[in-house]
Amino acid sequence: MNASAQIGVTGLAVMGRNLARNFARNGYTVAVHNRTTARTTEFVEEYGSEGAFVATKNPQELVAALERPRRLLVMVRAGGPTDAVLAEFAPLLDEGDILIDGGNAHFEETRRREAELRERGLHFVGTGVSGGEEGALHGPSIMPGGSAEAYAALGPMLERIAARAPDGSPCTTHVGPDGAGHFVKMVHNGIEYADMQLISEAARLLREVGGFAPRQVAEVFRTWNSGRLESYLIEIAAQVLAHTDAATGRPFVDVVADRAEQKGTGRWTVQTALELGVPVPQIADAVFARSLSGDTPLREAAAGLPGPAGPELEGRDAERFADQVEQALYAAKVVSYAQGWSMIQAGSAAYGWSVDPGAVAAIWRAGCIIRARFLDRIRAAYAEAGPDGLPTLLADRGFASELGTAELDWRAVAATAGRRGVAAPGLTGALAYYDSVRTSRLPAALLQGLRDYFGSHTYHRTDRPGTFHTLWSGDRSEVRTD
Ligand code: NBP
Repeated sequence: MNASAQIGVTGLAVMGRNLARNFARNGYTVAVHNRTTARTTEFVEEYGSEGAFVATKNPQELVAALERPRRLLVMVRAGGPTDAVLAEFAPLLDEGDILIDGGNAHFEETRRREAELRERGLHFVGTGVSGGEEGALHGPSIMPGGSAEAYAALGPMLERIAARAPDGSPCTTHVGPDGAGHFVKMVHNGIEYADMQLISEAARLLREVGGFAPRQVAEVFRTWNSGRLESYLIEIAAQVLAHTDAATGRPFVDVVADRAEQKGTGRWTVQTALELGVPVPQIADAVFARSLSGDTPLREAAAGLPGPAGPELEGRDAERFADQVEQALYAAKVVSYAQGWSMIQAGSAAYGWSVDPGAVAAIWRAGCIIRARFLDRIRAAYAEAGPDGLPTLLADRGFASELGTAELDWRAVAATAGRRGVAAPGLTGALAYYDSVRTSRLPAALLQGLRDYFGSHTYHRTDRPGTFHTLWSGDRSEVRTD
């Protein structure tokens, strides 16, 4: 076999197939392979005329078809299948070759695989890919980790197939070493969870309190999508809300069971945040809200509990409320994204990755699920402040000023949700985070007192350095313990 292909793809299910077609459309010769050869045959029959593909029947043929250093993209089911495929291919490769895992791997797995393959002289690039099936074909957001050397050989190709931001730059960059790419992809998905929760709560409030029918909520969302909330998720929320179920003629959102499912990347984000000690309550609330929605026995058992039911708003009051919800949604979105970026910065510091937070915002401006106009603002905020200059996005002058403007409406929406008994953990919880981080005194002082009382856990004072303990069961005098 002629070693003529610039890249190989193994795993031709929906993602691998579309990425292979994307590489070919951009002028690359692509060697393709799948464990079940029938899938390779079907692929070539269906798409063979689109570009230069080399169909291969086994790993040896695939490896022989690749130019050196070999670049081999693995797009198989995450977990055991990825390890099986790596174990199969690694012995066939030579020093300096590059294995790329574009699946949804946990970043710790990526770190393990990268270390193992590095020992064998191979590069391993764990790569986040976002944008689903369409993105893979027409331009995803790509988040590669691995060594700088591997990026030098692979990056230009990824830059060709990636989505383009409105300013024309490709939505990919070398995120950082080993698991950095899969880490930021995980956080992307966590932010996506929080964003979807907020959008769903906003729609619920417009309906329950504002009295808007689903198609009217869709209309409100369309208006929002021409402003600062412009994003893929708001755009498709309007489409889903406007959709009518063909079988019943009812709004689609009224015939779908209200039990949200999850594949696990939101849970990974929260688990990792707990390990790192970085608060991401909006992401956690979004994961828990999905779990709660799916807990039918819990919901049935609690269904009769009392709660208010007030009249819906009308006319101008409803319109005013919609404007307030826009302010609340925007403010809560800023807070959720701030938490996501704090997590990226904490992960980068903990693992020594030197991730550029502004560059992450830049590569999420197009191609991925959370793509939004607003991401360019985040990019600019970090570009202006430098990588360590902004401990929280909320400290950026522009965002701080917008939160100040939104604050009163945000509080009004939170109060209305509480008064009217409409659960909005994302919108109200984000307000609690905002108030927690901005306040000069938190209730944690009493908490420290309690810990010292029952467990002699000690505390620090505001007026002088040192570690102290009060003799609670004695004369309550204070001793210095350090
Ligand atoms: P799937 O996750 O459904 O995986 C199917 C592919 O894995 C097939 O090619 C299958 O080969 C192969 N495979 C399996 Br399963 N076990 C194997 C093994 N032991 N050895 C070799 N090959 C094996 O495909 P997908 O939906 O295209 O997703 C691929 C990856 O991309 C996943 O990690 C996914 O999480 C990630 N991802 C998906 C999306 C999305 O929107 N779907 C987005 C971003 C990332 P076979 O044909 O022989 O069974």
